[in-house]
Amino acid sequence: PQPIYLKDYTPPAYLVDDVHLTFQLSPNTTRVISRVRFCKNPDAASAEFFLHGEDLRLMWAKIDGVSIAPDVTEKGLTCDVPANAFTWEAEVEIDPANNTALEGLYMSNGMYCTQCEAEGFRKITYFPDRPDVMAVYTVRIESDLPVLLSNGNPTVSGAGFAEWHDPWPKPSYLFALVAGDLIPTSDQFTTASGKDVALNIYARKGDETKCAYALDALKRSMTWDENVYGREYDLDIFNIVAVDDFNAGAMENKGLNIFNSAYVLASPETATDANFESIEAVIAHEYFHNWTGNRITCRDWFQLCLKEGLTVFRDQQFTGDMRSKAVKRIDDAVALRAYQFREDNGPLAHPVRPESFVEINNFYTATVYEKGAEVIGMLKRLVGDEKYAEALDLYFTRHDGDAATIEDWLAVFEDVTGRDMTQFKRWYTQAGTPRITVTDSFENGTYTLKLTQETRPTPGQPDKKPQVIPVAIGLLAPDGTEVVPTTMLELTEDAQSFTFEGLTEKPVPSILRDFSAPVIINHDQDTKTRAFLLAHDTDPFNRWEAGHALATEVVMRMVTDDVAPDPAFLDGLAAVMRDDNLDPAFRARIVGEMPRQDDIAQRLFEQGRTPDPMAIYRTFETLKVQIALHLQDITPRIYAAMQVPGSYSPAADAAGKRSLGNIALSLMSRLDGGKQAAQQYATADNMTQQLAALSALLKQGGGADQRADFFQQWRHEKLVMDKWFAVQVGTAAPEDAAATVKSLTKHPLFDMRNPNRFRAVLGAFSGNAAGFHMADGSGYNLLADWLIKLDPVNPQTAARMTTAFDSWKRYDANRQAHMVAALQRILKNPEISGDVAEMITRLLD
Ligand code: BAL
Ligand code: ZN
Repeated sequence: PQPIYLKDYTPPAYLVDDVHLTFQLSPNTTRVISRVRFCKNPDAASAEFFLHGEDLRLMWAKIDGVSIAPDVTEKGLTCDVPANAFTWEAEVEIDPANNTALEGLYMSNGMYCTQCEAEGFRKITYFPDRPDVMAVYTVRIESDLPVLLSNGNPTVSGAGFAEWHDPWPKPSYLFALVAGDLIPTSDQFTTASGKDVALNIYARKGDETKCAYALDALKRSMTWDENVYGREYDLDIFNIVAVDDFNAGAMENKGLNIFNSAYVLASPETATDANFESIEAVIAHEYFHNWTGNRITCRDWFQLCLKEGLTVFRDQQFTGDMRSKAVKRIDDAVALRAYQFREDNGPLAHPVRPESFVEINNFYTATVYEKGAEVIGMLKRLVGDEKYAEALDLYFTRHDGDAATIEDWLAVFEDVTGRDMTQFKRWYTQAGTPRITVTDSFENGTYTLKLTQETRPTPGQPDKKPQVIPVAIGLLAPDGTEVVPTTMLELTEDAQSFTFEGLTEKPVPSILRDFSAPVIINHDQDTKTRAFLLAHDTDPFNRWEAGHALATEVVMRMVTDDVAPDPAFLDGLAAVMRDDNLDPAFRARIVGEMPRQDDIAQRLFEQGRTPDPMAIYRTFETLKVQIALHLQDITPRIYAAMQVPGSYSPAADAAGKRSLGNIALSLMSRLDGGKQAAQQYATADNMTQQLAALSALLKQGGGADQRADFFQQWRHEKLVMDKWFAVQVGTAAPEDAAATVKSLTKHPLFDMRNPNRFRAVLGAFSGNAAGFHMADGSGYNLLADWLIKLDPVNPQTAARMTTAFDSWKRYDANRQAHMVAALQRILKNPEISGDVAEMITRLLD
């Protein structure tokens, strides 16, 4: 397939007023009857009538009631149409039961459901399946199943049918339908202007007991969006459905969100604190899309970041408000560096707004989502909170009902602030992570900070221009007092100096406070200065950052010089661990959040060394034992102090204590042979502690009884079984990881058609860095074998998982050869999908 380009965008030839769809549901022979009112788009140059359609059996078609015989290809159809408005009617047959790709209309455990973003609607019926064609939908579902749902508000229903009408014009990717034997958990919400909204979360029988937290998160999201963004809900009903087989996390279909059950279902016994937090975030994210995505959608898929970056930014703000802002910022930075920086650094790098793609499914990436959110955060820092709020109000009023672009988005900021956004726009068009080098000097009471920026070449973009980078800094006196509070510097040139006068002694700079931009800071600070910032920085993010930088430096020196961990670092950790004035969640991030093995590999590579994944793994094992030994007088006290009495609460403070308690447990397990972990396993009344105990035991090479017990206890709970699969792969010693994967893929509960289960095993495998990168290539071959098997079944999930190979160029010739051979083997698969072919081609480029 040929790439399509942003520069080639043309408006649709025909627009749609309204759509009537009738679904006669049947597992292998569902009939979809469509009636669509078209009119010529006066803004379009072309008059060609083309409707997308894939994997459809066309039974008949009519225009204005007269039968026609369109020219049908694998991708759609064309036919002659009248010059004026006309009615298109057609009937197609589809096979939801055999739709294992989980795109379009498919079946999951006897229920029908849909996933139309980005281009799934064309697998349901013939239609101009592009986001700039917005229409009002009326849907009739005919089926004997008890629950029949679609977008909008319910109108009439009776035995074997239900009808829905969505008054808000929407693109086809927001269409949804669900039919099944489902149980609702219901509530009600009254909007700020007094409108009553019925809320329902539908789940399979047995799972209805696990919907309360998601429902509560939904109500909190609705209130938050009213209070913070002034956005109210706009239908009489809001439905969420939990589905076990789902490629992504969730989908924001208008009035009918469909969720991977992993992001809805939770009880204290089955879900971890991290699960609760992500449920809260994903529920909010999909709800927030009602305005940022649905009421205002994207003109074309190149503009995906318009809705995703903004909605991620909004859900991050929400989580920060519900929990700890500082901890949320740390978690977001950690994730950004792990996934987005890695993406930006390798063959898959692309701008936040890509210029071309073959399969849009391959661009639901950390760059579009998470870097897209960081770009909004930078805008807010640069224009200030008030102007940001004004710009957003203008965006909502000016573009309500539109399919908009990044240019539209930036224009509201220009109009509100008078600021020229031309240079800022490079954040959307230029790939790669800017690197800022910091040098400083002090003379006659004047402190000078010199910042230079550089962005390395990325595929298709050899030359980079300077970007607008908000760099928040603070200055500390040597005694720890803050002499310059947080100040926003605007770096716009390749190199710029900033001066601070009237200081009595050379201060210690705290750079990029609150992670004010998604950049890499190169700043030669010595261990002593980092330890000082870890102890004194008033900015919580940078306090964590100092500890993290220290840890990274310690690991790097252990790997390159074979030295013992620096005692100053171990003392710093002990001081943090002991500091009861610090939030336990924050302490957990400092003590438990070690650099990733992958980061160390990348750093070594950037220093011109060849990373050895096994040596890195062993270094971390040594370091953790050293930390455990150094802290052994403190950890039992911390462990005991972090036990939360009473019944389980998923709230942030209790979760933070469990998080620190579990870090203490994992350190204790390194020294006590798993005694404390076995006890925790035996007494845990919640999944957070049960799973952490199992993990600690497996990590020490024990835990066989608990592993079997866990299986017996939870074999009927799919989401818990995913954890059981993943923890075994994640904790396996590198040399055992492939064998663990092989044995688990033979387990009766392994089913590659379920994306969660596939990811629990094969996704966890690529996360076991040293196991995946075994020098004999066995890890690469094993993953390649499974991706070849999965591709014909579910190309989208297979394509996403090829990213495990994106760092192949940093390894030795032997590993490189194994990885390239594995990728070429996938590419030669005669059944290769367009999704996977595009990914492999980019990876090998
Ligand atoms: N729009 C796809 C799922 C999400 O980002 O919410
Ligand atoms: Zn989204």
